[in-house]
Amino acid sequence: MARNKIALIGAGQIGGTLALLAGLKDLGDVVLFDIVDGVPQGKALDIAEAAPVEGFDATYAGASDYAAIKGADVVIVTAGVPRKPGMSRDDLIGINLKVMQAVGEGIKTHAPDAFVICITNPLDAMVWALQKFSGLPTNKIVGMAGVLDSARFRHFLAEEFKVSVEDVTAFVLGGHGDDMVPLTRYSTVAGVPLTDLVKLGWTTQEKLDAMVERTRKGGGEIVNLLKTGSAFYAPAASAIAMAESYLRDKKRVLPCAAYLDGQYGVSGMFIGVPIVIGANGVERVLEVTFDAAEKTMFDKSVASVAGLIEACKGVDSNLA
Ligand code: A3D
Repeated sequence: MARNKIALIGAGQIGGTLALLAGLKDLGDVVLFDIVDGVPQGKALDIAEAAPVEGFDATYAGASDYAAIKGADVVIVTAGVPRKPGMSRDDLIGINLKVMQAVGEGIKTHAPDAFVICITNPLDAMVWALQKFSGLPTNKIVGMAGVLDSARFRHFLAEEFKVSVEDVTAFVLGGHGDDMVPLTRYSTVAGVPLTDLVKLGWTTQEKLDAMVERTRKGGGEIVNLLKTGSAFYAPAASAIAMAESYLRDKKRVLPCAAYLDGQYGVSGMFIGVPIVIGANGVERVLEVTFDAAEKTMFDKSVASVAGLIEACKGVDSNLA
């Protein structure tokens, strides 16, 4: 049986980490693509030389020509620029929109059957633009944000409760911005909602509110510490979980930026919602019910993403 092929567009901090994790998890052969000649080739060789130590069999190639991604089963896109301290994700639109155009055309020509995971920021607008530029069916392209945002929330909760991260589930919906929507009612420790854990005295409402706020600002916290770039280990791990669910038809239920066609009252946009990822890509959108406060938060987040899409249309009239 042929091995799967994973193409990574962008061989920077996240791209390199994705390449290593794909090997460690035996997901398939890896091609790293970047416009900076030498970097994808160097990272590919370095990881290939780690394979005998770690004991995984995969081929690694670096490329600066889109022909190398031909026939990829999964494409993960991190091409573009990340944030620096003081920048919002939205400040990246001008540069990263042009990058999405080049990447979209490369995918359309060489890997039109792939399942594509976009990570480039501002996420919800870039995945929307990438779908337009690539012409991919909307069930074959998603954005990675919710798995990461939920993982950050899970980490803070596990630390607060002093329990295993494995037993903490968290639900973070909406756009990947400071007005994302962490839903405490749907987040649990071993099935017990956080709202009940407050009643049981495991934590206080104030502490819970602070963890929600820290989750919302989680990306900025790391940008401020690193100073020269943004988070990359957890973003890479999150995208690998999504790729694995597709390649192994696991049908995991993961919060991702998915194309909505009427669900949650939204159409024609990618927004973070729980979806089932299996061999057919996005197989199902799970629609949960909101209370009034949650609905207000969700609508605000959708409005910010709509604003970003309008900004993209302003930059590139072909998208209008
Ligand atoms: P970085 O280490 O700078 O890597 C980006 C790579 O893209 C560099 O190697 C560039 O050379 C390459 N590149 C630039 N233009 C092109 C192009 N036209 N074609 C191919 N490659 C190109 O950044 P990173 O890996 O830290 O982050 C990558 C992206 O992910 C940024 O836009 C971040 O903002 C974003 N990001 C998103 C999340 C989410 O949760 C959505 C989290 C963290 C980072």
